[in-house]
Amino acid sequence: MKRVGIVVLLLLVAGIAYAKDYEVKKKAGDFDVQVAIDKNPPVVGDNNVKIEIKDSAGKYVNDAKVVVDYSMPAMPGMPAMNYKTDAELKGNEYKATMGLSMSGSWNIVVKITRAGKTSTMKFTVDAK
Ligand SMILES: [Cu+2]
Repeated sequence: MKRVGIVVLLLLVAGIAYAKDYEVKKKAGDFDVQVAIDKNPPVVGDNNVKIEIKDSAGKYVNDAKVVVDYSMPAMPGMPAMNYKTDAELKGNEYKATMGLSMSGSWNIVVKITRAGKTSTMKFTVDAK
């Protein structure tokens, strides 16, 4: 019985260790962008977002201005909602917090401006 308990405990620990961020990888212009959201699925409330940007040579881009736009189109009884937040560079990652005010589908646009040129990456999340 003891052994079974230890195995169950190990599985639980492994489950926590492998709990994955909500990840999206896409191209934005010449950049490879990886977005990780710490809630999976994203939730109503605060979601912490990490954004990694690499250039075509695979090097981290850490001199860009990064803005995260998140919006929900108008629906019956609800006007369109649009928010934006600046992502701040920490190490090689840009970090932002997205406060989603209701459940449902949100359009997310990551805008990356470098040397006067803006590239965008878009995806949607379904907030629970
Ligand atoms: Cu809505």
